[in-house]
Amino acid sequence: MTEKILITSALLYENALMHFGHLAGAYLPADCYARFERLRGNDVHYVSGSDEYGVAITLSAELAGRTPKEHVDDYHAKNSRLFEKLNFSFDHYSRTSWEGHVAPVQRIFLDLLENGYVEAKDCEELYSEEDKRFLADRYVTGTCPSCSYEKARGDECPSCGASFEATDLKNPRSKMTNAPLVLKRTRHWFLKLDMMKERLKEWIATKKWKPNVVNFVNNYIDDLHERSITRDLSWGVPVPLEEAKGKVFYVWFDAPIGYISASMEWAKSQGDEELWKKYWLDEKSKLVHFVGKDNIPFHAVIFPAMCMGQNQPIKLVDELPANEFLNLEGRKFSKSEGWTIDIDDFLTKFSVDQLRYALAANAPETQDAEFTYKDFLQRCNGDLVGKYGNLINRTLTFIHKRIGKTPKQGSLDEADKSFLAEIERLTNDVANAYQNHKLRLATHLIMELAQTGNQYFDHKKPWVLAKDESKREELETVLHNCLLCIRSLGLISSPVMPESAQKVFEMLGEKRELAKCKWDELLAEPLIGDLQEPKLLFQKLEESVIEAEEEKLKKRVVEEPEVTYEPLKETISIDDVAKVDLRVGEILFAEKLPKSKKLLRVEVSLGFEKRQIVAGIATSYEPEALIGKKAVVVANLKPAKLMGVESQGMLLAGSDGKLLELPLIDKLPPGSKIS
Ligand code: B3M
Ligand code: ZN
Repeated sequence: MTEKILITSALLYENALMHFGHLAGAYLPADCYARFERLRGNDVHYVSGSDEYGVAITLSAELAGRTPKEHVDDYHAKNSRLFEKLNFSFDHYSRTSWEGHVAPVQRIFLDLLENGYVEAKDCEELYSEEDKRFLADRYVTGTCPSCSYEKARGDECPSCGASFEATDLKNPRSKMTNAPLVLKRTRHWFLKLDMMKERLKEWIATKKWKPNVVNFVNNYIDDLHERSITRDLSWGVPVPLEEAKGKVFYVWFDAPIGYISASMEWAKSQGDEELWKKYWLDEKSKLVHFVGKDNIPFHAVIFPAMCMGQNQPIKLVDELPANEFLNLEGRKFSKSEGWTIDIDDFLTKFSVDQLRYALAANAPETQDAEFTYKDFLQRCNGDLVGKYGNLINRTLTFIHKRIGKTPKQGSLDEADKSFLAEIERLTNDVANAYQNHKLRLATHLIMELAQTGNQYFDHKKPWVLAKDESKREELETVLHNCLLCIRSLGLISSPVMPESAQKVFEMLGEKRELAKCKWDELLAEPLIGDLQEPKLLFQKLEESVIEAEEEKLKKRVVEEPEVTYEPLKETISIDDVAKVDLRVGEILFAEKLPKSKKLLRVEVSLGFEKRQIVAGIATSYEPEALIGKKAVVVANLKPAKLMGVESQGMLLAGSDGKLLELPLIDKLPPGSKIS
């Protein structure tokens, strides 16, 4: 019986390019699962999209000097293109800023309000008179209420570790302009999660989620309290109440509804606006949310609670494969520190399937995992070339040279029978692994099947059988069985490596699209295709290529250059030094100057004022990596024009003639004197 399966991947915040960590967590496992369930003949609906509202977006847009809309348009285009390039099989990839997202969000809110699950309350928040707006935590800095450290964040103190509300800060100021903030009355709407505690508990008791997820969720529910779901911001889904004019929903209220509105947009594109209901309003469909571990409470508790409290029979989550994090060479991915790999660049050297396979084989399912180039090399050469590619290549080349057509299966000996049984067992085990969201295990079993095929080939020695005409039937049987193994291998690897699996299928003489075949039917068919000339599936990677990539990554962070020493200049007096006014400048924004390889245009806050500086550091710094850093500024330098752009000061940088490095300040606020 076909099952309806509704699959979601967490919506990506459109304030950065995706990295391998995103892929390995909430995306690739979902895509492989969707592809697998389609092969099983199930009715799969796989959606995701861009998460485009919220303070994370407005802040990053402001730092980049563009409107939130420009910002998300840019990243939505870039990230959707990356998903396409990586062969994602979304039925629909949407975005929360599309107009159809507003209605379901507002309707769910109004239902919750009418049903008594939402309540308005007056409160006080930090307000900037200068900007005429309330500022969210992330926009706020001030003096820590526990240790008096002056640059505490809006939610915690980096010096003593205390966490608090932004309104607890002493001397609160805007992070952007340093302007003082005042407390101002406002009104917000709260989701009364505490009212749903019992119902949530009962429901969660019926779930067979991973033990870490269940434990986490149970603790979370014990401490469930109401949460504010509105914000005083201008970027978001408007709250549909007269008295809430100018307010929008908190991004975590609208974002999960983005899954539903994605299906609505898809339905529209199919010419039947009701079609989304087939998946979302049918108790019998299965809902699977793929998320990273930091998103668990929203998908296991808050979104289900929102659905329970509104009026439509919206499907609640059934399975919640929550993945841990993927790190890069022992450290967290960090765009600002340059500790990341550009996917476009990576794909100029390696194939999509090499990447998909390496990430799947190392998926952070039960604990944090790590992407390392060494591991990547091993997966590509050891597994893809040495096991998978090897079996396919040696079998097909042999048949092509010695037989020329599909060999026939004759009578089977014990070794043949046990080989065929092993193919069946491993094929089924892989199916179970996919079904139970054990992608890592699936990839390991795929390679086990390839190795089983290689061992059978070695054991049967077809090159010896070929020398003896009387062994012709035995020879053909061996090769036929190897082809059966290869067909299974193509099928079971296709969710992870769709392109390569399709090539395998074509080499077997298939004209069909593998992704449209049915798992069981395909395995039951006789082998009848016209074998094609074998093509190499995976190139062996040179160690030097991998080492160059490792170097490139490390160079972005640390480099030990060859130092050449310039002679010292003539001696000066303390008065000469005192003439230079050096200040701490926080970099708010940086971009490359068009037509210049070396120059960056940098906007710097000196606390009391903002400056534009043209700095010759583009060969050593990516503009994005500078944002938020505090550099040393020569603040009393006469302004000058560089390539037509006025530079109001200078950034100090060290140099060995090649690499440039900015001396960076950690704790001091912008504007502080350096002497
Ligand atoms: N964008 C958070 C994240 O990217 C958020 C997920 C939304 S899923 C509804 O981690
Ligand atoms: Zn503190």
